[in-house]
Amino acid sequence: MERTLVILKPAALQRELVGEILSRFERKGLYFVGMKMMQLNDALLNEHYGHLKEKSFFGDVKAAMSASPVIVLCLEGVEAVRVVRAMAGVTNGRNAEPGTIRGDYSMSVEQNVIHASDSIETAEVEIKRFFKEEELFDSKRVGGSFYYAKYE
Ligand code: FUP
Repeated sequence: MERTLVILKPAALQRELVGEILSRFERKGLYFVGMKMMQLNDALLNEHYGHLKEKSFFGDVKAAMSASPVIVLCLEGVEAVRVVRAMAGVTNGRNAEPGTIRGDYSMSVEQNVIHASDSIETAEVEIKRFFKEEELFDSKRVGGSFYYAKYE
């Protein structure tokens, strides 16, 4: 199974959308293997958004991401990276399809409520960036699986 990293951004916490967003992932059937609240600092944000450092909005996006604590999640499932990106929707909330998280909860490109890893390789790096090994837990459910066929 794959693992992916999600960040519930300051906008999600300040607008009290945490429960609704967590509920979407939970109801979809993604396993929560890591979850914690943290305050992002400049060093971590420089690393996390390194691919944007030449952009005019780099300072703004870092300020938005450190404006309040965030919640980081590690989710697990078959093709979890692709599934969670699809659930997130495109970057700009105004363009994101209704039914996606950004499409339903955001009118903004910056304040787009969640981050989700964009590839399997990125997810591996991002999970290590935000979680220690001992903060990630086994996804096994008591009583077997009602989520997948045996062969998936
Ligand atoms: P995504 O993978 O969808 O999160 O998109 P990017 O990595 O391109 O962008 C990361 C974050 O930078 C976005 F979530 C919000 C911010 N951003 C802006 O503020 N303005 C832009 O024009 C593009 C991105």
